[in-house]
Amino acid sequence: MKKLSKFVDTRIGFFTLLVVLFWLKTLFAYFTDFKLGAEGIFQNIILLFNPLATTALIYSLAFYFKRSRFFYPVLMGLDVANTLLLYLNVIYYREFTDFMTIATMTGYSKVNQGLSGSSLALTNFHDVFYWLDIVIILILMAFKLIKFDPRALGTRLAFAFTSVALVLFGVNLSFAEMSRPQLLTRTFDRAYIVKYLGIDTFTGYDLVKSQHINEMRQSATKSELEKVKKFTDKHYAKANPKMFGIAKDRNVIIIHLESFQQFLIDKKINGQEVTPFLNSLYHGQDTYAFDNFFHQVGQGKTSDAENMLETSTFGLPQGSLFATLGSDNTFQGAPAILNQRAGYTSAVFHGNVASFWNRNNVYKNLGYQYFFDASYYDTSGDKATGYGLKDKLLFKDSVKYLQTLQQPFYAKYITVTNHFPYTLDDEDKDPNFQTTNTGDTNVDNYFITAHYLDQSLREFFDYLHKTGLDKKSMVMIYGDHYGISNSENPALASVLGKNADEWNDFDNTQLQRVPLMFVIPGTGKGQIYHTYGGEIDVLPTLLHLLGISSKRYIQFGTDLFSSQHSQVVAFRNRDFITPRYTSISGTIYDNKTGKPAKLTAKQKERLKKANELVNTELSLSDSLNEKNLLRFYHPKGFKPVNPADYNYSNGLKRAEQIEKKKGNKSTSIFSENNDQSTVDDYSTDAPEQNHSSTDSNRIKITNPDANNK
Ligand code: GP9
Ligand code: MN
Repeated sequence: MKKLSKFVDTRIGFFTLLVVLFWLKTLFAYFTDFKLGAEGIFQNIILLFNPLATTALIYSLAFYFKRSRFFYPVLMGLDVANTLLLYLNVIYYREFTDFMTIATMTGYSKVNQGLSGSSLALTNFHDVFYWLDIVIILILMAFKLIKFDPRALGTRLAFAFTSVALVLFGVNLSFAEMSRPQLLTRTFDRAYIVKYLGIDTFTGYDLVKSQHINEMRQSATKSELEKVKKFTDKHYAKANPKMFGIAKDRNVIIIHLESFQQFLIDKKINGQEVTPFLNSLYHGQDTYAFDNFFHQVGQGKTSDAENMLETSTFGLPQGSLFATLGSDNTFQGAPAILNQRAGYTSAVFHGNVASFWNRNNVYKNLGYQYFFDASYYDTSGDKATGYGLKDKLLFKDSVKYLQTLQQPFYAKYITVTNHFPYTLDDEDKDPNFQTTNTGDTNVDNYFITAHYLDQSLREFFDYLHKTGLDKKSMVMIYGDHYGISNSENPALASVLGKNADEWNDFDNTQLQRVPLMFVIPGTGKGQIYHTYGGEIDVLPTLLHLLGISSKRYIQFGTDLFSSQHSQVVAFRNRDFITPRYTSISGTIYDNKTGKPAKLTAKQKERLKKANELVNTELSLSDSLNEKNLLRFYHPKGFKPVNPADYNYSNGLKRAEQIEKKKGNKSTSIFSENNDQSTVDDYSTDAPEQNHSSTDSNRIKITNPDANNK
């Protein structure tokens, strides 16, 4: 004991004491207040050690202050500041289930107004532990029970401490990268950065990023907006009169098929269809489908797909637009347009935590009125896989919410079960479906989860039919991006009747096709279109089907049904594809032969133009989003979205209150069904529905009020 107190009386000892105490406090926060969802030994080891490196690094700065009347106050000051940062995050997390960004701290963010007066109510008895050590140390110092050590560390030794801490940080970073590749470039979820690298690193990283964004935004001018507007005006494709308004006033149900590629459609394995239900839809007389439709996502994957579909602007060249800019950007997207032009109610159903891809913030800026995230569902036990509630349960358990929404509604279902690594419990597997035997587990399992997703859609459509909702709705189904990556595609080759040895970049690009179908029951004129297009084109197409002109908005895509639609499909890496050619890193392939094309001078000229178009649209979209230019744009009749108007807790209660207020004018499914629930009209063979939820939730509840919903 004596030895220990002697050690604390040295500068190194005092430094060590503070580092260890802060480390413990951080772990305390990790395991009591935050829900970081560390899984497995490796992630937990990273979690245990990640506060150490940064704390040692920051606190080692005090060693450069030689005089003890500077050293001690500086070190204590750093400790207090660091504790304050941790503590503010604890409080903030209790309210928002998220971490504080620089924008929220400085009050810049419009979404989360920072901590309000109510933050006192968010304190908890155990918060004492965050501050107790500091109080005790100060008292011990005041009573000279901790003595000041006058002997300063030599600059070299100080430097050695900083260097060791830096090396530790490097180790932490590489472990994090091993466990979660592209953690910092893609920034899936703030909770992930904290889980792997700690709060200090997260805050530092956010500071650098937000500075960069602020600089870009400050440099923005109106003339840049005009340039963008000129481009989109020039490329606007006017609606096809045969299609314009054919789904007018219908509900819109969007089904986001996770990682779902077009090659699954009509695919048979061992004589069996992988997705029999989707195939029947695809060929159905009420379905307007596309077989040359491509995903165009970058690193933001699902969130990029969502961004394109909601706004018809591209994702960013690096990272996810939702995650990096989505908290503060001005959007003029589908939920707001549909609400303001045609009175649509908007909602998202998704069985993952709300913070993933920063959805909790972005959806408010898009004008989404409801967001039913994991906290609205029972995700305990085997009801969820890695990314959230299993699809069959998502569709079924959403009915109680869906039926309370005023019609017409714009409702988006984001599925998750068909997500890498495509694992599914045995009880969910169809014993009659035999998958491939390629030797690549991802490929083999991919067909199993796709088959499961297909079954979940059949159940949902049965419900739509039973309740008559199908006739009142248009269902738009699309695949967000590839599920099998380029490196695994050769393993897929034999399944697709190709030779793995001859597999090349051209083949990879062809596999970026994903489904797009508009199912509009009762219209009877459905067909499979061979038009080339991509996710960027969906919003103007959808608006025109609903009889809403998209002309006044800044959108980079064009109506797929229009004769003026541009068939040059840009990929995020600036490759592109047209009905005849595929351009990959500057090489032009002939789509017919799959070999580099022999081009006439005229064809070369045309492709050069296509290339320029791709470069221009991507650059203009980037400048629009990075500089937040839409804040300068006021399309006719468009009221800017105010994120403060939205709050995603108590969704069911809010919808029911609206029902009540409207009385017999309420247009919800529930009201139209004479105030009878339609939950019993839903039937699923999901085995989990009868399982009691004994074990702890796999997907952590994101909202403290969750149980009241
Ligand atoms: C998570 C889900 C997956 O909520 O949407 O996103 P992804 O990994 O496909 O981008
Ligand atoms: Mn996805």
